[in-house]
Amino acid sequence: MLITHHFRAFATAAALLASAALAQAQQLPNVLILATGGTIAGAGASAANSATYAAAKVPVDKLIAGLPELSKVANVKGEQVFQIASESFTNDNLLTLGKRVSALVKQPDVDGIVVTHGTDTLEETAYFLNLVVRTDKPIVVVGSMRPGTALSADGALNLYDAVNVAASKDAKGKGVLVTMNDEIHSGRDVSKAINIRTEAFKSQWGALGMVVEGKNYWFRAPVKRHTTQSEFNIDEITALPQVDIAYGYGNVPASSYEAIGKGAKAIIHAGTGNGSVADRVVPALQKLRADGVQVIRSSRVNTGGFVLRNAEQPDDKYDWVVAHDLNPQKARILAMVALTKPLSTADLQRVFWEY
Ligand code: DAS
Repeated sequence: MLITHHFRAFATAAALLASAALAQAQQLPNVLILATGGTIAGAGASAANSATYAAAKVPVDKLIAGLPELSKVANVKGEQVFQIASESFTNDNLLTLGKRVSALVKQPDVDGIVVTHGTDTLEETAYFLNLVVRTDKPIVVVGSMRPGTALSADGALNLYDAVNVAASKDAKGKGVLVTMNDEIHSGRDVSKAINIRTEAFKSQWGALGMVVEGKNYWFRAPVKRHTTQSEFNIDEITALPQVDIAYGYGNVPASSYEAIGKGAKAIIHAGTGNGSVADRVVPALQKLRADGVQVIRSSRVNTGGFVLRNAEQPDDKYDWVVAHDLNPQKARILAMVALTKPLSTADLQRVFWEY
């Protein structure tokens, strides 16, 4: 009799706990983590290895299992889209990831997306998604500068922050975001400015906010077109055109531009200073333009360019485009997306002013 009584009490308690857990789960947002590799999935031989390690080793389910705190933030599921170091990303990787994100955000049971990613080209993927995924749901791209095996690894807190932001209603409609080192950046503005410190990611116009202990503190919001305001849609893009970057420097030969521009739809000139073009290079760029290649002047300066039309180069006369504040790698992403449409030079320049 006594055993039955205890058993009934135990069963009742278990049922109450289960229903409480279910009720909590039903209240929590649903966040999907799409894993692509990088240092955040890296592993080193010892805890002292903060810079010597192999990227893209730890599967997404292990990343999630290592963060039980996530269960209080959101109902989290993981999907291993790729397992690569991001310096090896290709246009096909961008398209595959973009289409997967676009399909998932259409699902009513998905409230937010986190993309774990290598830091080397994280800024390119974040900007790409910002341009082509038509959703106001939070999409947060996150990486780490140290592998999870290292002392003071940054990946766990970066991922915790990313899930918190992706689960937040106040992160909706802000375009694709990047959480690194407690900061929330716009996917458009942020770039990797330092290659070995945890404070590696900077935005020329500043972070949008901070996330501290799971709470977002916003100070700015994006004004450039993105996601739902974009004229571009990943669902309508089947291929990305060839757009490559030629780096300007003292003594640069015109032949490097001729080679880079061969077969391209556009060439990004990573110019010195104000996107300046060496006089010996101008004829090569004019020839490329005459052959139908769009010429886009960006700046190689590392803390933020601001290239204007007809400042030191007669862009109107040469029918060239300026990348304004976009660094060369961001300018390449925008040019590729824009040139999936048959845009005139004037239209292409409009796109560079607006996105
Ligand atoms: N190789 C780098 C990458 O995958 C490692 C990293 O920083 O994530 O981008």
